[in-house]
Amino acid sequence: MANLDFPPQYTRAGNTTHNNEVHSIPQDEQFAYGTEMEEKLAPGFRFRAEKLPFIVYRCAYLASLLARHLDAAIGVMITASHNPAQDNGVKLVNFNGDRITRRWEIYADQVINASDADLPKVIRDLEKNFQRSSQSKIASGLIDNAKVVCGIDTRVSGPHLMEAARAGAALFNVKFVDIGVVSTPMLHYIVKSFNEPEFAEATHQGYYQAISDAFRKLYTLTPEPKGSRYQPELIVDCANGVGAPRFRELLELIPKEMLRVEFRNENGELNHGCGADFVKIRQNIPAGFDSEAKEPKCASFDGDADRILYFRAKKGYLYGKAELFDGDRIAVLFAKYLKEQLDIYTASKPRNSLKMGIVQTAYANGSSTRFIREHLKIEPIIAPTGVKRLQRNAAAFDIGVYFETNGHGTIVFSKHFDSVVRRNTDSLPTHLQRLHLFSRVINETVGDAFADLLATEIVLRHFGWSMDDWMQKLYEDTPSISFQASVGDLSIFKTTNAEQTLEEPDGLQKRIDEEVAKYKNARAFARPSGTENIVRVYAEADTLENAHRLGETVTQAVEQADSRHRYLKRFMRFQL
Ligand code: 16G
Ligand code: ZN
Repeated sequence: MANLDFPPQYTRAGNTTHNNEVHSIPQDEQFAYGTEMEEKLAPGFRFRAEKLPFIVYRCAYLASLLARHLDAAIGVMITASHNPAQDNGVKLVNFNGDRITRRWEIYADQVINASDADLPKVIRDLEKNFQRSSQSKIASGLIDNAKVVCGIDTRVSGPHLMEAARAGAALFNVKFVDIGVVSTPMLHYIVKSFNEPEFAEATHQGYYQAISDAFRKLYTLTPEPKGSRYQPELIVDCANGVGAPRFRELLELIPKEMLRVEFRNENGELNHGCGADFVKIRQNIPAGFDSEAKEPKCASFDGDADRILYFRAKKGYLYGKAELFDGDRIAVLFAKYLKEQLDIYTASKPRNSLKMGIVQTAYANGSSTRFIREHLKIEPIIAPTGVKRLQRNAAAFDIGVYFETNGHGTIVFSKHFDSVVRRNTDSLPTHLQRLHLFSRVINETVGDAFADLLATEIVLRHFGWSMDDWMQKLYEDTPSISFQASVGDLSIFKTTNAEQTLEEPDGLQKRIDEEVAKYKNARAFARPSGTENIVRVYAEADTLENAHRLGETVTQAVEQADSRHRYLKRFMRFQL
């Protein structure tokens, strides 16, 4: 194997930032890509941008290995999503637009955690393994399509990290495709398109074209009902991120009579006082929006546009507060539409049935879960927090709708769905054409703010609904509240039942159950966060005051259990 030359600016010792400062990473600083481990939810690495050049370099090398192994395009996305502008992150995207497998996450840890001195050996060993494996295209020597496809968000550190990725892919001379500033879902989509050319052309335009074509056709197939109150205009909070430039381009392909979008928060500080995460957590309207409820329909993206929430200013004295149309409400809207089409299909007594499922997390508002069960007659699945866990559950269905309350979600479709529905559109009956086109407006590779917005608009128009209708005709949110309990040791909290029940510490769940029993329509759970050193508490009850009281008591119970544990630990040590 040729000598491995690592550019010094991408080594641990010489790691050089976008400001051209050397920011060495000590050897004892270790990192974890993994997502399967309970303590890490989001795949990839995410830190202050200074740490990232050597990490991105090594990740891009690994992407180039996977690309050669499969003879396929592999993605590298450089973003820190809704986190502050000074942060950045990197994750790899598999050939099909999905997350890389656990095995490759372990390789990532090995490659990133190696010392500068050990890196050549770690890489040589990996290369040798694949050269010997009959499963690998590397062994066959037939490699035509291997490429590393890299995208960045709008952060200032992005271009520098793109160069680090380019250098990493160059280590074994793998073709590097710089797709520039894109949303995370665009990168996923474009990687899949490289590997499945019939899916879409693997460019920004290819993505815009495929989604907007499906939108326009579905629009034409969807007459607005008589007495419709649908409003074809809305204002979008772009979080000062990638949504602004890229969604503008996508909208150029959609006639103004169909949809008019006004853009806000395009050029300020990323995710600062705005964006889907801000709106969700604070329940405030974002910077730049009118607080007096004069703007009826608004939506908010996060910094890399893989999350979306709708909102409007609350009426009355609640100055600056937002009324949210969250991930649950979007999911139920989609599900109602899809169910309507499916029911027509089922009534025709087809040979092939299509099964639809809806996946939520414990955070889903209890009223949304009840609505799905009672009105849509579907038993919702509750999955543990984290996009991949929802997606895995959704993949068991022909149409699998999954959404987190925070606005990250999409719909996945089975091979069976493809064979029944995604055929020559024109010859299909209308309900199947709708299913087909809707599945093309959606970005099934990952939650996509642009695609989800267009899909929402199509469905609201189909029902002839205003924002009031969307709020009133499905379900009324049960009042809910979230708290954080600061604890010493997260690992003593063990959950089961999709994080809704605490198995440990002993006795805590019983206390929660007793508290919940004191209120009407109540529900509460406590789960250790996967991203911070806190236990998150969620409570619902018939009134906001009761939800608040319940949440507070549960938070105290969690903190008491934690201090009891700390006390016992100290006591035990003392005894020894
Ligand atoms: C991660 C997850 C997100 C989840 C959040 C929960 C991915 C890509 N992201 O950001 O889906 O909502 O963690 O954080 O899986 P928490 O464990 O601190 O509540
Ligand atoms: Zn995001």
